Amino acid sequence: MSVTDTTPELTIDADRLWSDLMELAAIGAYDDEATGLVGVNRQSLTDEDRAGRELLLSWMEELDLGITVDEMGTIFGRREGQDPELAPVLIGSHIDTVATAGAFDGCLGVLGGLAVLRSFDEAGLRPRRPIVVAAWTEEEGVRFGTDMLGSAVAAGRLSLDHAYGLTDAEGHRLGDELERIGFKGERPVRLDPPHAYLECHIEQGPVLAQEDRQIGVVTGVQSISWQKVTLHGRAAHAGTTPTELRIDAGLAAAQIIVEVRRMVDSGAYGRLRATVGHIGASPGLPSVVPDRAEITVDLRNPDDEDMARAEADLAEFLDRLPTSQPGLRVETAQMARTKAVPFSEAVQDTIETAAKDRGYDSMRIMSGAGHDAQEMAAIAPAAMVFVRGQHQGISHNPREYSTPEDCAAGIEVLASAVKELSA
Ligand code: HGY
Ligand code: MN
Ligand code: MN
Repeated sequence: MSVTDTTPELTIDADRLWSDLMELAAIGAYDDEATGLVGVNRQSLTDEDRAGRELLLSWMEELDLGITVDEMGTIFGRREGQDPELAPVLIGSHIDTVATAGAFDGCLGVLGGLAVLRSFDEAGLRPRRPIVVAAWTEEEGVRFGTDMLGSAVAAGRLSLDHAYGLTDAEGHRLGDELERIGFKGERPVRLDPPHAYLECHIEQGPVLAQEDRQIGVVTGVQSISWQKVTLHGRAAHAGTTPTELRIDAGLAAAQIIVEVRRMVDSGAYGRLRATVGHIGASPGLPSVVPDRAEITVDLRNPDDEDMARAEADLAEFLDRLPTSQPGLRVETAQMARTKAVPFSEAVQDTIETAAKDRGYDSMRIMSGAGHDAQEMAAIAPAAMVFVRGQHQGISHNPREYSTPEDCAAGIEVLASAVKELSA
């Protein structure tokens, strides 16, 4: 599909996009000790998220969009097309963040979606199809434990009741938090399939910069497995308790951490990546052997079979763990699990042609991170535009940074691809 045609080229107001990104990033801003930078902590359904949502609504009202909020709190802003009966082109991402975020993860795709609509208005262009911008609830999953949650419920992979019942570390239910911040919407959550779904997102990795490409045409997302492992041992005095009488939950946690890295290094599971991001031990006192430890294990793999084998072998390792400390109890809980998802070739081609027509170097790239686009791919042709990151593409960290030019390039490509798909 080629986007070259007689209608005017869509121009993106890069300054407005940048100032919107910075204005949204100020909500939930905090002084990050580790980096000395200002980070962003705007976790889903917190007061900060409510403030971010309200700012987004003000920008959607400014654009005179038809605004709806679904039962999961996902916000949709709709620009009607010439034929309102046609299925819309859906674009968007998320504005919830991890606790130590930068200004770009997710926000670029939502605010960039508004920039695309402004460019259509600027050009006096009214396509046949409606265009809708979405801000998905709880994409990060760091507060309620399951990522891509709002889009997974919209696509029907997870149920609304299951999502409402998820709780945060303090025991707050997601359904109650939606109510509390006033974003438990009326719109039925199951989404009618859009004509296509496009998401512009920072790459969050080093590849585009290493290959000196401005744009990534995303081919798909790797599989993701999140589980929480709780180890139950026996508290004891650190000085008086002989080693052979201990059931040390902290030791068991350490053994798991070493084991998942051994699995990665073994090469027996393809391009497996493993991360133990949360490590907690209680009572957490220097002179007490921990009676309880809790860790999260995040596994990623582009190959579903390699992932399944890694999960099975890890489960076996956990089963065997008590033999080294009789009396140890191991409890596991799956938090999130998604298969590898390929994106639509046709939509990838449209993105690649859009990048070429705009004079940007692009490359096909698989996503290491999960995204809402992978949920939309289950109900519509979907693909993503990646934007190059600085500092080796570091993300989920206040050092996350993409230049104003690269952000604008990604949204220009998005605009051209949307123009093609909504024509
Ligand atoms: O975890 C992820 O890959 C995404 O940032 N939610
Ligand atoms: Mn994201
Ligand atoms: Mn993220």
